[in-house]
Amino acid sequence: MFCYQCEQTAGGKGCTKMGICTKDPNVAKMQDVLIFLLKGLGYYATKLIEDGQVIPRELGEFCTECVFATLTNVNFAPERFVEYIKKTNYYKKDLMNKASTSDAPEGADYIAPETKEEILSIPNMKNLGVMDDEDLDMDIRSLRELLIYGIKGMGAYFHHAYVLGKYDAEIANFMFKALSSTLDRDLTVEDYFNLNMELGKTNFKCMELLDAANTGAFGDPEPTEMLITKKKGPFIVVSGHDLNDLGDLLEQTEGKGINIYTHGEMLPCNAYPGLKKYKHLIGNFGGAWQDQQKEFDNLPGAILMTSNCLMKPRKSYKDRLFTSSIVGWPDVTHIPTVDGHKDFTPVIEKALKLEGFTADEPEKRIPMGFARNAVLSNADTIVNAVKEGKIRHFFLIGGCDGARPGRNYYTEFAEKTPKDTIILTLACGKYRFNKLDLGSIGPFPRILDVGQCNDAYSAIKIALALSEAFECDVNDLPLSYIITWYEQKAVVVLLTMLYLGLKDIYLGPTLPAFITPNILQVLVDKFNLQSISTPDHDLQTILG
Ligand code: FS2
Ligand code: SF4
Repeated sequence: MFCYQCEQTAGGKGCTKMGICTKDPNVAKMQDVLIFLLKGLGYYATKLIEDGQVIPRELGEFCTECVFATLTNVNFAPERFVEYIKKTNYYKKDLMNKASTSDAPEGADYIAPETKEEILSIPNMKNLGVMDDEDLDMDIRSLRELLIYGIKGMGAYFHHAYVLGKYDAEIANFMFKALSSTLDRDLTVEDYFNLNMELGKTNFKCMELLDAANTGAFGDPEPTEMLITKKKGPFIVVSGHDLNDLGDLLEQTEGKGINIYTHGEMLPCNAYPGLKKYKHLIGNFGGAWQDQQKEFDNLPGAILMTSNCLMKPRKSYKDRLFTSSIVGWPDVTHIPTVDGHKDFTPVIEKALKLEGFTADEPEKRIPMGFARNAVLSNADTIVNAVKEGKIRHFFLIGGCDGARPGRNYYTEFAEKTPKDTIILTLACGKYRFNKLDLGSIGPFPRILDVGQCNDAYSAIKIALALSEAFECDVNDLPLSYIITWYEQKAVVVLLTMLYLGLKDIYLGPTLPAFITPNILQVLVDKFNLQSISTPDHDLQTILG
């Protein structure tokens, strides 16, 4: 196996024997086969689109589900990948019959065997694994993988949007085109660079679509004092990013005496009126994803994982862990989607059988729920506070959390920000500092939690609105981006930021292994993308 798609890749180079995330070589092989098949599927779909045909939504959704399933910490169940591979073969054969083409690139027409054993014995071939075509220029490979990882990230956002009823064929069509392009051996560095920028643009549209899906279904997040301590009673902890699943679970648990806690990236759900109207959505449990094994150990409640980041479950809680949607782990009960509906009865029954928390903890709450609507409805107050010198600078400190020790940078950075500055935060990286009491400026807490990683859209809207209010370019605002990455959603959000021309982004804790020195130099020259150093040094550089 070879995989270097995430930040914790072995030795900062690539996982070759076993994923640090515990993805084993068999699952890695199946994911490679699936992506390889999808590249050809993308080729035939693109041919048909060029001929004026419409690719059915069902296929756009299926392709999205497949790329999302290969994202870090999502699906570790080999059987699920066998099913994806079989279904991809089926769709691909259909497209091949319909598309009239005689110049398909090598590998486009590949059809995989359909049993686990046969799939695992497929020999290496060009374009199958990341490193299989040894003669490929390393800079081309770097940009090709950047494109594929970005597609995986956008696939996650697109999936969350369409399960809430929002679909856009242009996003699916770009996904087909991008997958297809990776089979084209004539593409240059410039071609790939442009495709990555087009991905950034398409992802902006996708995040906008997801924002519309979330706010359309559950209203605009509103500032909320969210409980972060435990309450007595049976409970279910809901992790991942899927608002649709949480909404369904809240409906199915109403009046059953079960408390629902969000976990990880579900935290921002506590601010949506359409979700917080359920009084048993009680607050948030625990910290970021990498703490789950410790926090779930012997947990006396049920756990539902609706998307990434899933870690190898310990025996002490495997029997009370459930997966839904895209997520999978061998021998962990999966709640299937049947005719667009999920029946969470097994999760509910498990929660009722377990003891639950036996006592109330002393209550603690933190402020959250500062998405674009909440912040921009106070735009005048913010603009005046800047003009009066009460707010000197904004920092967007956001992105993924992870296990590496270097991530303390983000805690220290937040602690050291001067008192006349505001921190906007989003995604699970916020857990590094979201419980710190950094005080407030006027009506605003100094830490404004904008939401999940996809709410980077919300943060960008805030930045664009401020630039309008100050009548200046967005890069001339007193705003700096301190970004922390781990998986492929952060990759695509970064591409969107670069596409929008945002400059002076500080990226950490380490730079992606798949970015070669030459490509990094292009990003530095074009966008002034910088690697984090120390909080003191970076703060000094930013604030002068
Ligand atoms: Fe955090 Fe994991 Fe949100 Fe990432 S819960 S690192 O996949 O998407 O952010
Ligand atoms: Fe390694 Fe990350 Fe790939 Fe897992 S997803 S195998 S940790 S690079």
